[in-house]
Amino acid sequence: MSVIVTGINGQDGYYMCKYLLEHTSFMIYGTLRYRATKLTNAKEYFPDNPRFTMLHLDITDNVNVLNIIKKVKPQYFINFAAQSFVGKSWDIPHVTWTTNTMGVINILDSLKTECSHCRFYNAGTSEEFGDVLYSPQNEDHPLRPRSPYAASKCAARHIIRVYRESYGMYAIQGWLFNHESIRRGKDFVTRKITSTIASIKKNIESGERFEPLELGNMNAKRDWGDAEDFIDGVWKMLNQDTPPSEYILSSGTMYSVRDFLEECLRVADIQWSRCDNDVYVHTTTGEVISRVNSDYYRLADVNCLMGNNKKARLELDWTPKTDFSTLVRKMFEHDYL
Ligand code: G4F
Repeated sequence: MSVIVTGINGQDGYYMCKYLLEHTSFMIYGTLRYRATKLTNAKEYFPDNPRFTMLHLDITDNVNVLNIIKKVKPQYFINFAAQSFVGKSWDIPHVTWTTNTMGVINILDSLKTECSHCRFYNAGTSEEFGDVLYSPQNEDHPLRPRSPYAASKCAARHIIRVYRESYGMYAIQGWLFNHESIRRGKDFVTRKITSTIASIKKNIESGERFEPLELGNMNAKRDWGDAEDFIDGVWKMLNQDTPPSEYILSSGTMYSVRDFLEECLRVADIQWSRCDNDVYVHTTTGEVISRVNSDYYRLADVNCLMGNNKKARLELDWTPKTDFSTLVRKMFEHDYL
């Protein structure tokens, strides 16, 4: 019995494999795209675990997808491989679409042909709700994407439903609101804040000068949860009685980028005052800790997102465990070590 998890080098792929190794007895095949990365190096993820195997897989190559599915014959296929950086998706719309939409078609079609009993999960996102009509968003909220990234995920959602309804496949895409961790990439705003503030804190302590943190839209509001809490919800989504439903996973709370920064400064115990235009100044030295740089603005941003997780709580018995302050502290303390 086996599970394929794509995108092992990303936050969610890694935590999914870790969860499955701890909570199931399946053989786990973690995959990442070939980039002249030696698989022996990649083994560092779960060293010496006989139930874990690394494979190279590029989901944009349908031959590659078909051959891996033929070889592994998985019971579950969990797809976290994606171009997942919203801001970058305007620069690379083709790569975004090819990976996030065509890649999903490649998987669905190979599963249909070779492994139709396999349960398939694709990573969906709150970004699909985009220009929201009401808050909190529930599963009935219309899809109103604002970025090439979000459009690609909406298209994936539609084609998954088509395969589910046409071929009777267990194929679903949950809506995961923002979820963070110490493994979050440093281009995403939360980890950018915690890692930069941690390094500024070290400079303050050693009396060295530092470069300020530069951020874009400070007013953007997000529903930030803990990635490890969400992985449990994904596995529950994959183990429903058929026919399967699709669920929102979210913390159900909403904070701005400004709130995140200020919470991080509090946790770091840095004394600051906020001046006009969101310039944050260190009280003792007068140095600028953080300022706005319009280069980080998006062509079209999603202003606020907050998920209604009632359906997942009731039907999947899923609850997020980590609150906002605990999440910020966990990430900052890791980066400060
Ligand atoms: O951290 P972000 O880049 O995450 P975003 O765009 O919400 O997307 C993440 O969460 C989605 C929902 O789960 C996923 F689908 C997606 O794949 C990804 O994981 O930006 C959050 C907000 C945005 O409004 C952005 O404009 O923060 C704002 N922001 C302000 N300054 C910034 C910055 N974002 C980034 N990345 N960098 C900044 O300096």
